[in-house]
Amino acid sequence: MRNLLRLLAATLILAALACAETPEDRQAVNPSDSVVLVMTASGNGSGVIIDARHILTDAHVVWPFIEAGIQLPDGTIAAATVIGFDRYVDLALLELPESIASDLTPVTIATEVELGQTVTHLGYSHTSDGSLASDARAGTLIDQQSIGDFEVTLLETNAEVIPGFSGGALVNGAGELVGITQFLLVPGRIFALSAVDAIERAADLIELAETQGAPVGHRLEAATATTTFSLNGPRAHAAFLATSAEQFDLSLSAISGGAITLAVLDVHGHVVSDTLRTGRGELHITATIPANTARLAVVGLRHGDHAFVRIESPVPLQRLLDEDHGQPAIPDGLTFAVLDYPSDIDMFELQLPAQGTVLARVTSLTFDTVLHVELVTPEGAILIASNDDGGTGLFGTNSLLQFTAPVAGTYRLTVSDAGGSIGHAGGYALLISSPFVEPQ
Ligand SMILES: [Ca+2]
Ligand SMILES: [Ca+2]
Repeated sequence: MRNLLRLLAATLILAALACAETPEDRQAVNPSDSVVLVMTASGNGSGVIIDARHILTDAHVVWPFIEAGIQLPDGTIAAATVIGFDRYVDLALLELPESIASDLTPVTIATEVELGQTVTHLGYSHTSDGSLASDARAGTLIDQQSIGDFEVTLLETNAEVIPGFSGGALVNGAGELVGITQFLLVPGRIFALSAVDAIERAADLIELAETQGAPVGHRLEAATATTTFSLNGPRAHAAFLATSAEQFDLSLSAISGGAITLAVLDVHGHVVSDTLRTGRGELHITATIPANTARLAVVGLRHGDHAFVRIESPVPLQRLLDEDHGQPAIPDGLTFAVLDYPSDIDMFELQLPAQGTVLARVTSLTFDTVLHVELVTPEGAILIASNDDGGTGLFGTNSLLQFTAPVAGTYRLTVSDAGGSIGHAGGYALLISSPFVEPQ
């Protein structure tokens, strides 16, 4: 059946390409020559060659790695460096060695898109014999939406997307790139980031890498095989990456006064340890990590204020940094931040006068936002307000709340994923209105 579908899809794309009769529709290059296979220790996806050195893919395809294997359409294998992530729009930019630049066929960018036009997703997926091969799925462009806080356009199609297509190309009948294929929040709806926006973001990432260096490499702290650390404060958490060419056993132990969660996840947030253990006192879990498969050891302190944790691993552990931890919220504007890994929880502090009223909104394309507001007191935090989906948005999952400070003081805004202690990662925007005091 799959072969039949593939044949049908291939026929459709050929038919679509054959229909390109007007001069402006005539294709200059075969778009398949510009779509590559992207491989990391956590799986595979697709990518699009945009110029002589660079490939665009989705951030979730390569995160949290600084290097990815690329298979070019002619079968050449090359190592690419991840030179930037844009987690807000789930985009990553990869750079190939100069030595193979002449072998690359950059894609042609479409300058216009039209609702109702025929479009085709191109990418790499597993065939029935388990190998990876290029594939295509044709359909129609059914909607395009501009996402305000992100200043990007998402294209929605009814063309099927199969595992491995993430980061691949959405092309029009002329073979020009109209979008980068994405899996976003809601299953069953297929989106692509508009190619014009993706190219613009890529230019920003190239500039950022040139001026500040690749941000990705700095996200992983020096590796050690065994680590002991303490967690302080409610919701404190830590995540470590471990990967090896050989299978190995990972062990996590904790002594905690408050409830603590220990888990081993795959990099997308699915629990892979025998158990996800939450409790207090002494806790212990183990997990067997398959060869060549990246796993995250995640620890989160839910309640109480102190825990000691020990992770033992025969292979190096790299701690994933929470890049925006402790970043102050912008009181009258937009803060862009990231749930850096599954289970990450971000906190922002605001100083407010008594009766100060604040409107706060969190929007994300990649996770189901939850927003909590607490008053910080010496005795602990007091919950003032919380919201899950009041901000609606494209997927109905954004958070929105308004609250009035009962007393002058420090207020903590907490952003997390609705998945709880485990959950998805990704970028988001936090909008906070100017605090104002209601007239008495
Ligand atoms: Ca974070
Ligand atoms: Ca939500």
